[in-house]
Amino acid sequence: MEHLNRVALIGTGAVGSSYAFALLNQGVADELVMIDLNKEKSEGDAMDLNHGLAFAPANKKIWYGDYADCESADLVVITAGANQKPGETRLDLLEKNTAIFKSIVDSVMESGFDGIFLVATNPVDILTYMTWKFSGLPAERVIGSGTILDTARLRFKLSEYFNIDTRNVHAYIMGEHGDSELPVWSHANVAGRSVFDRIQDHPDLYDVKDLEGIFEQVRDAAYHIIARKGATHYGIAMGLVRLTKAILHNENAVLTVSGYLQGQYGMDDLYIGVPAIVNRKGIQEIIELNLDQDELKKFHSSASILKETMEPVIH
Ligand code: 6V0
Repeated sequence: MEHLNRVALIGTGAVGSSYAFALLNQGVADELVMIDLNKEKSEGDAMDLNHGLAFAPANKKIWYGDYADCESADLVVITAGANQKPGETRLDLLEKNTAIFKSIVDSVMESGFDGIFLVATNPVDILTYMTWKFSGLPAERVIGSGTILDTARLRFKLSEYFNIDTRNVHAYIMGEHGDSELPVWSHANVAGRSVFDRIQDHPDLYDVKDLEGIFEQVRDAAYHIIARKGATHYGIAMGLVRLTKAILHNENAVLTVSGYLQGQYGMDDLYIGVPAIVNRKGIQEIIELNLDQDELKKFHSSASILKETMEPVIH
């Protein structure tokens, strides 16, 4: 019998419902079960999304369900939890969301689930680590959305600056999905030229000093959006669909995700944003870029911040 790809979505708030909508519009996955503490909300979402099936690129079974439906899921996506309030950092959310995650991950595992977890709830790097701990699954099957959104934001900002299609701009944000993240300028390229070469090509138009401001806008984007509309959800939802496709379609896609380090970049035992090869098995490989000295220093400092922050909750 043909295998049907099933995604179980836990948390149908702003991020979760936007993810479901993007999944439907892009025709990804055969089955989508939505689970939320607020059953009425996920039931309403399932009804609403089913009414779009007539206009979708592919048929899909969508329903609201419970944890038992995770048993045969290929992928469990977690977007449940408290979100960032104005002025609150992602790390402030940690204790609240760790308790929520213990109950969610235990319930998923009790169903007999044996697939891949994809976590987006903040602070995402630490909650991905907690998901790995609570689930007992191999580290490569627990993935955090990490800096996938920050990387997309950087590519967008550079595309605006250089006036080149976002898809032809390649640059990574690594580190914590949060205030200590860093841009990897040493490997950034636009239309096949390094950003530095591109700037030199047109000194009348561009200035290397502008890069810092571009990065600051990327790093602080969530604060700016939250101040205006209370949440950010479309960008991350599309990033999660990109990851879902990479996993279900066994793409070997290189994406910046929160992956478990075991010696890479000289660090151990933490989840942090890194470029990685993603496929049906989860994280196939974490790519070790040759970071320059300054980048490596910033990456290590971001890792130390994460380690210090998670210390109280991992024991
Ligand atoms: P939201 O709109 O408040 O939705 C959260 C949902 O979780 C609600 O529907 C709740 O009912 C549900 N929920 C809470 N507790 C449980 C539980 N125990 N079991 C099941 N469901 C539960 O929040 P929003 O969707 O805006 O944000 C969700 C998370 O995503 C937050 O932690 C955000 O910080 C995070 N984001 C992560 C991003 C990233 O790049 N990784 C980007 C944006 C937001």
